[in-house]
Amino acid sequence: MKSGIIKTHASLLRQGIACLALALGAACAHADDYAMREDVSAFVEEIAARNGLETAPIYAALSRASHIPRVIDLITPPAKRGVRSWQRYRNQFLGSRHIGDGLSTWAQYENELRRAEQQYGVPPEIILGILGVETIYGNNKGNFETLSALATLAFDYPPRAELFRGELESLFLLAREQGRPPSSYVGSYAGAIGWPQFLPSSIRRYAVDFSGDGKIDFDSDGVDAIGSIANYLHMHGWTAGTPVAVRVRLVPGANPAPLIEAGIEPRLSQAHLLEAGIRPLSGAFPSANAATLVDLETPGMETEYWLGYRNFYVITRYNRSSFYAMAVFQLASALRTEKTSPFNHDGIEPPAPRAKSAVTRKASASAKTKPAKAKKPRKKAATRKKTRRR
Ligand SMILES: [Ca+2]
Repeated sequence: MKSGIIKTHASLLRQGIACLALALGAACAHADDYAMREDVSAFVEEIAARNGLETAPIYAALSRASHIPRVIDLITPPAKRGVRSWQRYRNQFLGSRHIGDGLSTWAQYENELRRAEQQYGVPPEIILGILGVETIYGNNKGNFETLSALATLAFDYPPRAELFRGELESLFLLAREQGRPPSSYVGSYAGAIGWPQFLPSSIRRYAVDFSGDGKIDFDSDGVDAIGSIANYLHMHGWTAGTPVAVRVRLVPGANPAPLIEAGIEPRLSQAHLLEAGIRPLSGAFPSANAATLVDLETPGMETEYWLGYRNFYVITRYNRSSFYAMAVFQLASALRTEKTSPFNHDGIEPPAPRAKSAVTRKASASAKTKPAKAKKPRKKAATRKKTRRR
């Protein structure tokens, strides 16, 4: 058919462009590669026109990108929704490795963390909490080639195609800005890059060169990650000196469902919460500001209820999950406690391996340069996370 012939010619032309753009002598694109597809072609022409990019290098890059079936497996929600378990989730991030490595990372970057707090108002432990949950402080950044992961999601995963086409476009722009090949980025299956796991659009919008060497490096520069996380939270409304979250209790007969359904934005006034039967565990609420009610469910256990204030909401802008934000907050709180007064856990359960005896705890807390080794095998944090929309 006529349109088919036209398409074939267009494809051949693009393949020629892709082959020309590759170094001479390099293998030409395989016929079923991304650069040969009509939908991909439309994407390339569109982003090139919008951003003043040359098409040939984009076709060349995409002809080298691979479809990664594992990326589709990881992003696809399970057919049967699993049971939510707060305890199972938090245990991934509040073990001895996250605490011990967090303390040594704090010691290593003490000055930069302080500088980030002065500049952006975000305390060191919150920055570390995010770094810990995201990549165990840069140790678990993921090893998917970002270009291939994003191409797979942009072109072969229709439910999130719009988001990931935007991120793929951002990757090409980022590569141009940073003078790097688009294929040189590595990270999670969902396209999040480096120590802080920023998507390409977030790097372009929020990353800062905090080490001052003239480039943003999320592969190996923890200082850039520290400044960028602080800037990200600052730009999303972090307010210094105000609380993140506090655990609460319900008076008998209280019905929390409508409060929880009000959503993650902090809209509930203190008066409303009191009227609905929400009480501080002791004393008064730490703030009169509006809050959200968060329920942390674990099968077979009593549900925990917490109030999340504005700063809690800001953490959910990093990853839109109340479990995520609470894990960051509790890891941050545990790090702050261990750093300043290792014997006071302030209502948050201490991590199991370190709580066995005061003697072991004292020994490991004093040996900050050599954190206790994790006894349990390391979990793959990055691969379990929900994909964030930023
Ligand atoms: Ca830098």
